[in-house]
Amino acid sequence: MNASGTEPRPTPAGESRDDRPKVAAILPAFNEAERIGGVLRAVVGSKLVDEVIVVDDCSTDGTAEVASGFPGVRVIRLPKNLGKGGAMAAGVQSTRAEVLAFVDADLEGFETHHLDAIVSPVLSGACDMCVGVFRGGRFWSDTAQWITPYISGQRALVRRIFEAVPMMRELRMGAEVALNEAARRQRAVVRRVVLHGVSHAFKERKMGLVKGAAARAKMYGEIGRAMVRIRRRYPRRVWRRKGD
Ligand SMILES: Nc1nc2c(ncn2[C@@H]2O[C@H](COP(=O)(O)OP(=O)(O)OP(=O)(O)O)[C@@H](O)[C@H]2O)c(=O)[nH]1
Ligand SMILES: [Mg+2]
Repeated sequence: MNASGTEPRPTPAGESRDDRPKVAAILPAFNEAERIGGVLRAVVGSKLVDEVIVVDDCSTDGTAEVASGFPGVRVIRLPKNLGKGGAMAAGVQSTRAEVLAFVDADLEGFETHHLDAIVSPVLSGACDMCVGVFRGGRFWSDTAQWITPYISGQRALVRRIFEAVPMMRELRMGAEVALNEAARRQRAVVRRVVLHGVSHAFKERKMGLVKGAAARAKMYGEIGRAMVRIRRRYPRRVWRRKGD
């Protein structure tokens, strides 16, 4: 039996790609043209990943064009900005992969082995969700993840957890806290792995101090609202949909 209490999934090591569950890497990206290339180079290098999907909803800096330049990367362009949760949901809807690996498009120092470290434990059945936390990158991104490790955007999970979230499209930056709650309610096995040397570009650096600080305040508001909504509004049975 594996972490889900179901039949064991095959381990990735030494097996042909057809024998194991399919893995989709999904990158929600909004105005990340300067940064997404480095992340995609790492992601397309992974032998564990079968499909790479970038979801761009109305970037104005050529993010989609940069992503389209990578062979094998599928770019979804949404006509309207739906926020991070909406972009993640659109990516998931476009694939049938059973294992979903989410990766932010603004990472620095992210390499293929970091992605594999997140995906492998889920693929082997050792856990249902694996969250990657930064260490040894930049002081502030380490500190932020030390305080709130479970808000990390770097994570692999079985599809069932994602599909149990009742209103992912409305949650914007609250997507990760909703996934945590879905995992908790499903009694899923969750692991953390350390991503040594990885950090990310803060909003203040991407957008400038004033706009960045405003976007940060908005993000914390969205996270707070998501926490309140998902905990209050939905009874236990809602979170136990697929395969439970
Ligand atoms: N498609 C899409 N992606 C988004 C949206 N908002 C954020 N993202 C992406 O989600 C990832 C994380 O977003 P950030 O704004 O960097 O959030 P964060 O890393 O949690 O916050 P910081 O502490 O500011 O770095 C990045 O790849 C963003 O481009 C959005 O509205 N649409
Ligand atoms: Mg970031």
